[in-house]
Amino acid sequence: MNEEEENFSENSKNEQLEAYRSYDNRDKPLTTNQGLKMSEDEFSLTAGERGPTLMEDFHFREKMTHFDNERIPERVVHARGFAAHGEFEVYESMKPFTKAKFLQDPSVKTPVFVRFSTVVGNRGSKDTPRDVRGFATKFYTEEGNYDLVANNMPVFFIQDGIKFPDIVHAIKPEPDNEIPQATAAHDTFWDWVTQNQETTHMIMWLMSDRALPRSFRMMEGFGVNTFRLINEEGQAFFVKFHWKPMLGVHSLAWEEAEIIGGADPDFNRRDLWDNINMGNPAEFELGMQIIDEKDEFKFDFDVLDGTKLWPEEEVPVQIVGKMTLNRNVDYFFGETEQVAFHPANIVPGIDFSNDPMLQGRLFSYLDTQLMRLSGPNFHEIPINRPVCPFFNNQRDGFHRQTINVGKVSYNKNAMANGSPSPVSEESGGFAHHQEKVDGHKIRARSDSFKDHFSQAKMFWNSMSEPEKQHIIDAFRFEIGKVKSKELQQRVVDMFANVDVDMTAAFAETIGCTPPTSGGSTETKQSPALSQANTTKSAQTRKVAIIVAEGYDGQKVEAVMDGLAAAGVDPRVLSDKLGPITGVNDSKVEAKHTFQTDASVVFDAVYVDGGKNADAMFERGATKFMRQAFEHFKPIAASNEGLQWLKYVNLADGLGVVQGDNHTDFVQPFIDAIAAHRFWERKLV
Ligand code: HDD
Repeated sequence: MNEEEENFSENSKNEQLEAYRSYDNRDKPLTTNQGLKMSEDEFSLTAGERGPTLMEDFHFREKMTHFDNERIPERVVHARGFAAHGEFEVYESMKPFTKAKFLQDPSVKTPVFVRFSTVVGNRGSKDTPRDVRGFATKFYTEEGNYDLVANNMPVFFIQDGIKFPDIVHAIKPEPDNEIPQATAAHDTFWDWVTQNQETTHMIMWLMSDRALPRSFRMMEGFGVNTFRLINEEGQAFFVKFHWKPMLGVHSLAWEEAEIIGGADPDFNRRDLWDNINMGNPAEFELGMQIIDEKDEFKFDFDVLDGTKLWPEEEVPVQIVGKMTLNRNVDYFFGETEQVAFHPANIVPGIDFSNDPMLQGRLFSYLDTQLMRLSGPNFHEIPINRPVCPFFNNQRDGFHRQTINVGKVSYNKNAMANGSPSPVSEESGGFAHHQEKVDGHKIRARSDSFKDHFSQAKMFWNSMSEPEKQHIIDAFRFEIGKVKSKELQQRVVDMFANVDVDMTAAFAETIGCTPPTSGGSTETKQSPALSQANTTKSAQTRKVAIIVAEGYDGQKVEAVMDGLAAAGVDPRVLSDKLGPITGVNDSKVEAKHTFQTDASVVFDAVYVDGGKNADAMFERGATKFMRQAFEHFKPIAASNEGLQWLKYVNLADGLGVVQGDNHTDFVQPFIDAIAAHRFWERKLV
């Protein structure tokens, strides 16, 4: 047993799930769900060989009824998702801030299950639309399940949960014709945005590269809402939760994302699945921004406003632990589809704030599961069960699994010695933080929530030049798709409040009147918001190695070895699958061809070519290089590849690595792969 397997056998959630697993039907007799062995499964029971089917064919009816009822409603948002198992470890005790047990002891590994998702598209849509990504984590702690239901953007569209049905109706496909799928580029969404200007900051994020993650393994997670940490002494702190990916935050180019939507709609889920199977766990550090309650009013944002972030330069992110996702699910429906998250699933040491959006969420998630998972017993579904025991007097309901023995199903009772009975806080009983609240019942919002533009401008100020250009291009696409001229102008007028130059740049291309004055006067920048400042790593990047018969065996082998040693994932691609023979009888196995895989599904391309490459091969290879170039990816070439680079006029581009001496050439290529994309590259 290797170390990883050992850790798994200690994973209490994995052990618990084992009891529910059913392995292999192979060599087993076919039975009905009643256990009756069947002698025939291809012919219905009929009256005579050509006669009508008989009602008494219970086997047909059972099989068909089960099939007919296989679907459950998809999630009303975040319908398309993908999940993995793993573990979380805290680096050092967080005792000064929280009594949550899973945040005390660095030797404790807490099992986790994480579901990543898009928001707008349905279950069968694609992985790469411009959209927010969900990042929901269930920690199976010894004190019960704790759910951190996060997104990959730190702010949200709305300040109050009561508006959630409206924003979702507006962003989903329009109700008359269900067009468009999985995208925000349509009139109802932008109509809603302009009528609800609290969306401004979130829209800046949605128009940015954050909405096009290269991988679930390469995006940040943010709890968005402000929560509380509570320590043993009952002292409370405001907290925002962060996940920081160890591989840095990286995005796709817009056109690349669109093409991938067709070439491989499962691009992000495949990436996670394949990497976990290859032994490359997805790793994230847990961060916390903590504000002492006495400092609640010290900032120029309201700590309860979910459309505001806390700049990391003002409130540093303390890195407190690490999560490793290292095991794929066994059964997508049983685990990924049936998992139910809820921000109200907390443990002692964590509590809520009065953020009105969070308060709305605290109702919605339980409510939505009742419909989606058909009733109140979804906590009994294996993936949702806590790993600690649970006892109460709740009974009955659809799909009840537990046989509760005994007569007593009520509190307070004497017949069962008053049990199960509440326990004191000292014994681990949850008690809500005793915040003093005093106010009139009103429907209104504090003035401190009303500045919708300063942080949107801070976000803009913090972007690198290429990131700014991508935001402008995103507006050009999104608002360009809006049919109403009047609405397009409203969007222009709204975003003029953020930055006049940015807005003028897209207004002109969509035939609107550009703004000439206005714009927020905010000058603050937060360098942490720019992906230009993120971790750079070549690890796990997928690189196409393009070779034809007669390739330069020695060189290609050296490049592949060098890449593999740096943790890169080199994939041989040719015009046919199977072994390709190089000079000196070297051989590589091509697992991809120009027909099976497009350039867009790789992070970089290395073309050696081959002495026997024909014109068709050259066409395929140059098309690959051109597309990689258009999407700002590193390109490397040797031998015939060098000549082809020149023919297509790409040889002088930024991020194009060439050379004959492979020792000089491999490291620059690895560095170029680590740089991810050469956004400053001039397209030719
Ligand atoms: Fe939500 C699902 C994240 C605001 C109501 N939400 C859902 C999921 C994630 C988030 C990651 C998918 C969970 C999964 O994989 O099963 N939601 C967020 C974040 C928000 C947010 C980070 C802003 C802070 N959500 C939000 C509001 C409401 C909801 C304001 C309603 C008042 N969200 C839901 C829901 C969903 C959901 C309708 C649909 C499916 C589900 O809960 O289980 O209850």
